[in-house]
Amino acid sequence: MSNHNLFCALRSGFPADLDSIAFETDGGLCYSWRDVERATAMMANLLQDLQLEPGARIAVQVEKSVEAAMLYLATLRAGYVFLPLNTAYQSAEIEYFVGNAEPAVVVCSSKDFGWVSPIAFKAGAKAVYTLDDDRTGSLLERAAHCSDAHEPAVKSADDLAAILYTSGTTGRSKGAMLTHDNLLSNAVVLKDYWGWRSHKDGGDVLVHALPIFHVHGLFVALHGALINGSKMIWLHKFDPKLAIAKLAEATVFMGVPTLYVRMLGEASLTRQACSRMRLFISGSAPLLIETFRDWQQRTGHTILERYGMSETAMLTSNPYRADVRFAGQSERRGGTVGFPLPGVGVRVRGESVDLPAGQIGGIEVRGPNVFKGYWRMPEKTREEFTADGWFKTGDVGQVDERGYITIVGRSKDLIISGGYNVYPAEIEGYINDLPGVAESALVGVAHPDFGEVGVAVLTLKPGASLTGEAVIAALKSRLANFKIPKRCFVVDQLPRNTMGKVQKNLLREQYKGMFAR
Ligand code: MCA
Ligand code: AMP
Repeated sequence: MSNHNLFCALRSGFPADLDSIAFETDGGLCYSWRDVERATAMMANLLQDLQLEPGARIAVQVEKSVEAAMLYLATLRAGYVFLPLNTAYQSAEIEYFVGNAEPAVVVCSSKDFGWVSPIAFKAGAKAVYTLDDDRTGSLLERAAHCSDAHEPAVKSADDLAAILYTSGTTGRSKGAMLTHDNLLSNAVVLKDYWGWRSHKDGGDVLVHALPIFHVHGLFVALHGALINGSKMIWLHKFDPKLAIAKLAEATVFMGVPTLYVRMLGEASLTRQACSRMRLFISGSAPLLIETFRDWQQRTGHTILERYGMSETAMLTSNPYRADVRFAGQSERRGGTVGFPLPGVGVRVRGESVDLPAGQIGGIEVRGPNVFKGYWRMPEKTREEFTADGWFKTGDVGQVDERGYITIVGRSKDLIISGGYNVYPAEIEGYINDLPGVAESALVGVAHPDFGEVGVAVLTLKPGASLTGEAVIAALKSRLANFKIPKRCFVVDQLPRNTMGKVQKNLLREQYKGMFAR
């Protein structure tokens, strides 16, 4: 039987010269491909020595570092399931994820060990390690004693590689289960579709500026570079000035729209600064047409926008070169997310029928990239698939005559802020639990930097006196910072329709201009 371990496929893309540079960090460190090979072997041996159950989860909440990326690769190599967690999550959030996923190993920053380890052990973890972004922590200390040779675990295509927590429109977050084949099929398609140049053809160099706990930074960017044996310029945190300076040595950049907006705010962003660049890719949130045009004007480059989800990885993309299936279209059209990727089915549905070009409906997808289901939530999984096997994205869109797909809205109540998802239902739950609050509604409002941000509107119980500022202060101790509403208003009543449902559209309308540029 052949081994479908994703690690093996990624490794097969490494250059023959293992001593060439794989990662160059903003701290001035260089890691060769041989370092990647050896360090992932050592970490994989450490995990394997723990004799964990097949399918054991390795939950990781650490700052971005090359070692953190290697821990992800080592988890694949050892055959376990990687569970990345946003570093902004606080204890109640981590308690939920860890309680739900029951990881066998938890890796956290040393500053968080005091509160993370009791949560981890309570949920049955066998080991809790620390890993910091300065190459210290118990994980590396232990791994240093392990062999640097390791035979990758044999996996089938359908075995789980990662669980990514997402959504929560009703109830709590769901863990999207992604298999080795889900991730590999997507990486292989993107390698070709985006014209990655292997080291044999002069080689691409990627500026990696995104966090590595979501699909964009962990899969799209990292897999793309690894499977092509391309060097990464590894920024531990996005800084627009530094990112622009690094473009001079690079050919590919990937970002959420906020990254492009922030770079446009810098005078150093010029044609000259981008003269070596081959491709700028945007995704995770809608790219405003102004940003698309400003970028074109300032740099001479046309951003390629694509669309994906945690449950599916990448689904559609504007063309890099002419797409033969769509009458040879090669134009990257701002405001659209392009065409379905090869092998991915996309349909726009009305009431049980496929809608023709120009009509707006729910976007449904299928393909080898579509996840296996939600972790321990068979009911939710069933609800999100149609009877004929298509996954309902919750996005609303249309296809034009030329095949370009445009996302026009979402049927799910979701705010995308700076590329991070904020679920109103979750935040409203926290606000409603505060003493004195009667009810609340969180709505997304346009924002020049983050694209969209949450604004909370709430009513009080009789006799209560609470200010919007006090609500925000109270939430800050409980929730990840990006989920905190940017403003909070106390009102006499929330607008409701005749069915008694809060009319969020009226609230969005009322507050829409408050962050105008
Ligand atoms: C930071 N802040 C935010 C956000 N980020 N507020 C709203 N939305 C945000 N995204 C606030 C913090 O709460 C804090 O507020 C203040 O900004 C400074 O925080 P800091 O961490 O220093 O912010 P930053 O470093 O400037 O971060 C902004 C960022 C970051 C670089 C745009 O949000 C980011 O890396 N976003 C990318 C997310 C991403 O990778 N998404 C991909 C998901 P205060 O001071 O009041 O506390 S994958 C996906 O969606 C799918 C599959 C796909 O298609 O890719
Ligand atoms: P997540 O569940 O974090 O993976 O977020 C996925 C959601 O991000 C999708 O369902 C879309 O609503 C949104 N999204 C991703 N890429 C784009 C894009 N290029 N334009 C608009 N929305 C996007």
